[in-house]
Order: sequence, then C-alpha cells, then structure tokens
Amino acid sequence: MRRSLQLASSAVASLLRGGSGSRVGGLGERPAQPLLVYDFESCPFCRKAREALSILDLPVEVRPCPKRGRRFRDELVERAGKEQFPYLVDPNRGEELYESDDIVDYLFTHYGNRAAPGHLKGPLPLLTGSLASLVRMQAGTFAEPSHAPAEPLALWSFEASPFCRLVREKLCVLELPYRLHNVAKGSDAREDLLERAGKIQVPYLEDPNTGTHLFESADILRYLQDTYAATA
Ligand SMILES: N[C@@H](CCC(=O)N[C@@H](CS)C(=O)NCC(=O)O)C(=O)O
Repeated sequence: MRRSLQLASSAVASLLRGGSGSRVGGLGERPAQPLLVYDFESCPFCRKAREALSILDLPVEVRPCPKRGRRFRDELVERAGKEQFPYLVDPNRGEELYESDDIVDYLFTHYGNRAAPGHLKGPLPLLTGSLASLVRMQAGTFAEPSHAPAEPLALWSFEASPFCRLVREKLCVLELPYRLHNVAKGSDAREDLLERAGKIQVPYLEDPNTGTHLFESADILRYLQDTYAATA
C-alpha cells in the first residue's frame, strides 16, 4: 500500500475509535515497574487494552504475538496456559489477567481515579475496533520472518496516532519486543521525551542493540525492515 494510503487508513482507524487514547485522563496511582502485555496490533480486544494504557499514561513492556508467530506465543502458553490476547501481567501487584474487559477494569481500578469510560466497555469498541482493523487491511496480524533482538527496543507513542500505529504494526509482525512509553496529550512523560530526544514528536524509537535513535515513521519502518526482517 502506498504511504499516503497507509497514513489515511491509519487516520480513519483512529477516527473510528473516536480518537481514544490520544489524551490522558483520570490518573491514579503510578506503578513502580512497567506492566507487561502480550498482544497483537490488529486484535480489537487488544486495542481496547492499549487505549486504556494510553489514557492512563502507563508504560508497558510489549511482547508482540502476531498470528503464526511463535517468539512470544510459546512464552505465553508456558506462562498462562493458552493463546488468547490480550494478556496483562502486573509485577507491581502480582496480578496476571486474560479478558480485555477485566484488564480495562483492572487498569482503571488500580491506576485510574474513576471507572473505565463507556467507550471502552460493551460491544461498541469491538465493532469499531474490528472496523479499524479492516480499514487497515489487517496490518499487524501475521508474523513475518525476523531476527530476534538481544534487548527490547523502546518506542514513544500514543495509541491514536496514525504515524505511531504504522510503527507498532511493524514491531508486531516482526515480533520485536519493546518498551512502550505512552505519551498521549497531557502526559507528564512528554517532558522526559523532550529532555531525552530534544523535541516532542512521536513516533520516536530507540534501539539499544544498535545505538540507533530515530524520529519519523517512514525512517523507523525502513530501519526495522533493514535491521530485523529475515529477508532483508
Ligand atoms: N473475551 C476475550 C476475547 C479475546 C480474543 O478472542 N482474542 C483473540 C484475538 S482478537 C485471540 O486471542 N485469538 C487467538 C489467536 O490469535 O491465536 C477478551 O475480551 O479478551
């Protein structure tokens, strides 16, 4: 798909979800350690959980589990017993959960100061989230051959950004683990990004394996393909 189409369809995907995950709100206690999530980008259940993480300004270690990928699916089965996504691990409270509704409620209960908002509950987010995946032609669904990095990468992003979505889809299909720093509008972590990278712009990628630091989604996509795709 041409880049202009990629961006347009990614923007439509965000619109279908009403821009959910573009702004933080209702923050509660902050976790000492990042949470961990097993998910894949096009899964509408996973999308709900990622929107909650973005709204609640929570950093999270992502273990991408695209279909036909084994790198982290096997790890999840060993850990929890079945391939179902999303799966959340909270090392701060010793909790581990399947079921997107339970995960969203859990996050708002422990890391928000309000109940989960209505747009993350019921059938509507699944309908609009599935439509968003269709508009994206199921990008971020199927694993592509790749080399595993020694260390997880780090991505500064927020859920509703059309540019960030393209990068998350690529990290997903290449099964590249990464620390996701959610920096939606209103996030305190934006100041950290400014200090670290010199400007507030997402997506921003750091790869400790190669010492690479990159803004610009097109450059990041090219870098990930050239560095980690097995066919490169
Ligand atoms: N009720 C579950 C449903 C989750 C679900 O069905 N997830 C799908 C992906 S969208 C899944 O895990 N499929 C198995 C697979 O991809 O192998 C929830 O809300 O979390």
